[in-house]
Amino acid sequence: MTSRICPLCEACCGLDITVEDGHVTAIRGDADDVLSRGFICPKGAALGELHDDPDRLRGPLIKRDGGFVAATWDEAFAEIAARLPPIIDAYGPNAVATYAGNPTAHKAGLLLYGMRLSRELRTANVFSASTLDQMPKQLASGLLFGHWLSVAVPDLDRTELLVVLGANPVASNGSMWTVPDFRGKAKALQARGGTLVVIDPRRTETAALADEHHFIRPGGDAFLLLGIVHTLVTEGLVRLGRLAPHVTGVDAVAEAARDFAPEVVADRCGMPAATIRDLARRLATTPRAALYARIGACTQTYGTLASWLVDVINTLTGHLDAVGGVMFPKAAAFAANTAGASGRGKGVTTGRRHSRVSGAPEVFGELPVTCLAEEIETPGEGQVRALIAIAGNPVLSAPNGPRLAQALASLELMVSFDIYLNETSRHAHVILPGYSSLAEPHFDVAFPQLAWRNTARYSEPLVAPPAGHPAEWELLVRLIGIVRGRGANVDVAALDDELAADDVRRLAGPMTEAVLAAVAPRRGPDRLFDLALRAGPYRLTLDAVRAAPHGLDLGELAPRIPELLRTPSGMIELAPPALISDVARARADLARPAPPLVIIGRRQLRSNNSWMHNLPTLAKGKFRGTALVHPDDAARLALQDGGRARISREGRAIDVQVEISDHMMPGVVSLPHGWGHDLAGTQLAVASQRPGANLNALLGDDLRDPLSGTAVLSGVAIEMHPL
Ligand SMILES: Nc1nc2c(c(=O)[nH]1)N[C@H]1C(S)=C(S)[C@@H](COP(=O)(O)OP(=O)(O)OC[C@H]3O[C@@H](n4cnc5c(=O)[nH]c(N)nc54)[C@H](O)[C@@H]3O)O[C@H]1N2
Ligand SMILES: Nc1nc2c(c(=O)[nH]1)N[C@H]1C(S)=C(S)[C@@H](COP(=O)(O)OP(=O)(O)OC[C@H]3O[C@@H](n4cnc5c(=O)[nH]c(N)nc54)[C@H](O)[C@@H]3O)O[C@H]1N2
Ligand code: SF4
Ligand SMILES: [Mo]
Repeated sequence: MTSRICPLCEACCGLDITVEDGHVTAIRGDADDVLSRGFICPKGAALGELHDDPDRLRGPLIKRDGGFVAATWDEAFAEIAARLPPIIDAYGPNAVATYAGNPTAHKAGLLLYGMRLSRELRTANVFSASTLDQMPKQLASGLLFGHWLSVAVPDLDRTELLVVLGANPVASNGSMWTVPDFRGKAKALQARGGTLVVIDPRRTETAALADEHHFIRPGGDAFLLLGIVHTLVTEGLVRLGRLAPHVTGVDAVAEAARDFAPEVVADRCGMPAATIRDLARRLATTPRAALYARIGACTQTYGTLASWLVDVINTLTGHLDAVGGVMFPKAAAFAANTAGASGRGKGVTTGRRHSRVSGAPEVFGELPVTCLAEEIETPGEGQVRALIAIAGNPVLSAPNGPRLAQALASLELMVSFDIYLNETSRHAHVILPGYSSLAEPHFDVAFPQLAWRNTARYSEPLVAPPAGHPAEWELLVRLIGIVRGRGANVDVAALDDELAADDVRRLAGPMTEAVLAAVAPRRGPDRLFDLALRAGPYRLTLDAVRAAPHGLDLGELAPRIPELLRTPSGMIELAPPALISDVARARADLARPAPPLVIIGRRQLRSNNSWMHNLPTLAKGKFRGTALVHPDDAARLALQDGGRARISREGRAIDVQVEISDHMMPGVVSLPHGWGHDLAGTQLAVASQRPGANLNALLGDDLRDPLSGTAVLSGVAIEMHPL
C-alpha cells in the first residue's frame, strides 16, 4: 500500500493504493494525508480501471490513408520532424498553435514542459481550457493583487458564514479552491453554528446541504453583486479593517455601484431586493464570513466583472485576508507571489497582442480558445496550419465543437498528446500517449497555491513505466528539440540539462553552477520541483518532502497582505479602470428581459469533463447526461419525463433525454458538458455505448467575456421541442 496524490481533480486527494502484479487491487483515502485526511470520491476509486483500460493508448499512433497505425517512438518523431519545421519555415512561428487542456494543470510534466514548448515555438497562438473556465478569476485577481495566481480562497475551517455563488463543490470537489471533503468541512461549519448559503439556478447537491438556497437568473451575478456593493455603501456597512491602509479605489467602486440598488437589479438577477439586502447585511455583520464564486460566475458575459466583485465585497466587508474570511495560501514552490521583492511588483497587463481575426486581446499569454477555429479557417499571414494539443478535448469541451472539428481536419499537421483516441485526437496526424499516471512521480505545481491549508506533498511512482515508453516530459523535450532544429533524435537528457540551466541562469545569474550542483543528479520535473522548493518560502528540498510520505503540513492559512501584493502601487487596486468601465456595459444591460428559456451546464460526480466516460464503474447505472427541466417549463413545452427533445439555437440543434425536476429555476434548463461520444473514428468502447448529447455542439463560439476572452457557456437562450 502506497500513498499517492490523485491526479484527476483539484481536490488533489492523497490515496492509499495497493498494486499487485501491476494491477491496482485496492484504493482508499489516505487517512494520514495532511491535505485530504482520508477523503476519496468515485473517480479516485476508478484509477485502477483507468490504469487497465484497454482503450488507453499504449504507444504512438500515426495517421496513414485516413486511419491510424501503431508506430514506434522513432517513427512518430521522424514524422513530426519531417512535417513541423517546414511549416514554421514557410509560414512563420504563428502558424503553429498550442492548446493545453485541463489535465495539463494536474500533471507537472505536461504543465512545466508544455509551457516551455509554447515559449520555444514563439507563437502568438497559445490557447487553453482556461478561456473556457477560470480566466476571469485570474484576471480579476491579477488586477487587484498583482499576480494571476494570487487567488483568495475561503478559510472554511474558521468561517461562520460561507456564501457559494455558481459553484457546486459537493459534485466538483472544488475549483480554484483545493478543498478535499468540502461536504465534511461544510457540515463542521454547520455543527459549530455557522451557515452555508448557495446561490445557483439549480438546487444542486451543495444547495441540498446548505441552510439556504436562492435561485439566480443565469448571468445575473454581476447585478446581484453590484446590488450588494450598493447596499454596503448606502447602509454604511463598509469596514476595511486592518486592510484600510492597503486599499485604493474604494470611492471609485462605490461610485460605480451607485445605479445598482437592490430594487433596481432584482429583476435582472431574479432575486428579491430584500434577499440581496439581507445577504449584504449578513456578509457585513458576521465577524467571520466568506463569499466564494466559481464557474457559473465565470463562464458568462460578465465573468470578469462578477469575479472582481466577489473580491470587492470580501474586501469591503473586512473579510479579505482575514481569519475565517478569504485568505491567500502560501505554497512551498512555484508561487509567483512568494518570489521577488515582496509588497510591490509589475502587476498584470492584457492585450500585449491581439488575435488576428477577431482582434481579441491576449490575456495571461493566451488568446481565447473560441478564436481557434477562425484562426485555422481564415487564410492570410499568420494563419494557423499546425496544432499541438496537450491533454485537451476541445471538440467536446469548446463551444461550437463541430466547427472546430472541421477546422482541425483541415490542418497540415496536428500532434496530440493524449491517452485516448477520442473526439479531438482522431484529427491528429500523430498521437503521443503518456503512460499510466501511476508510473509517474506526482507533485502539484498549481493547486497548493489555491489550497485550504498549506502543505507540501510528493508521490513516488507506484509501478514501473512500460519498457521503452518515454515519460510525457521526455516526449515534450524531444519535440522542443525538433523546434530548435536539432532533428528527431535529440539527446533528451542533454537538452533537458540545457533547459534547466537556462531557467536557473535567469534567476540565479552567477550562482547558476552552484544551484544546479545542489540538485544534481536530478533531471526532468524532479529537478524543477527541487529547485522550486529550495527557492520557495519554506526553503524546503525535494528530499525533505519525499521523507514525509503523507505530506508535510505547513499550517493553516495566515494573513499575507501586504507581503503578497505585486501591484505597481503596492496596494490592493480595488478599482481597476478596465473593470470600472465594464460596469457601464452592465448598466446598459440592466433592463434586459429574461429570455423564456436558457441553458446552463452542470458537473457530475462520475464525470471528468469529457474523458472518464470510458470506465465501466463510472459509466454504469442510470444515464446521467439528461436535460433537467422545471415542471412548469415541461408542461408549457409538452415535454415528458424520460422523453426525447430537441434543443436548438441559431440553426444548431442537439437531441437530449428530458428529466423533469423541480430543482431547476423556472426558465432554465441544465445539461452537463463533455458528452457526445458518437463521433466517427474514436476508440472509446464503453463511452460510445451511451454517448449523450454534446452541449457544446449547441453553444456558439461568438460569445465571450470581452475582458478575459472566456467563452459564455451559461445562460444562453434556447428553444426546446419534444421529439
Ligand atoms: N458547455 C460547457 N463547456 C465546458 C465547461 C462547462 O462548464 N460547460 N467547462 C469547461 C472547463 S472548466 C474545462 S477545464 C474544459 C476542459 O476542456 P479540455 O481540457 O479540452 O477537456 P477534457 O475533457 O478535460 O479533456 C482532457 C483530455 O486529456 C486527456 N488526458 C487525460 N489524462 C491524460 C494524461 O495523463 N495525459 C495526456 N496526454 N492526456 C490525458 C483526455 O483523454 C482528454 O482528451 O471544458 C470546458 N467546457
Ligand atoms: N466530478 C467532476 N468534478 C469536476 C469536474 C467534472 O467534470 N466532474 N470538472 C472540474 C473542472 S475542469 C472544473 S473547472 C471544476 C468546476 O467546479 P464548479 O465551479 O464547482 O462547477 P459546477 O459543478 O459546474 O458548478 C457550477 C454551478 O454554477 C451554476 N450556474 C450555471 N450558470 C450560472 C450563473 O449564471 N450564475 C450562477 N450563480 N450559477 C450558475 C450551475 O448550476 C452549477 O451548479 O470542477 C472540476 N471538478
Ligand atoms: S475528489 Fe478529485 S482528487 Fe479526490 S479522489 Fe476524487 S477525483 Fe481524485
Ligand atoms: Mo475547468
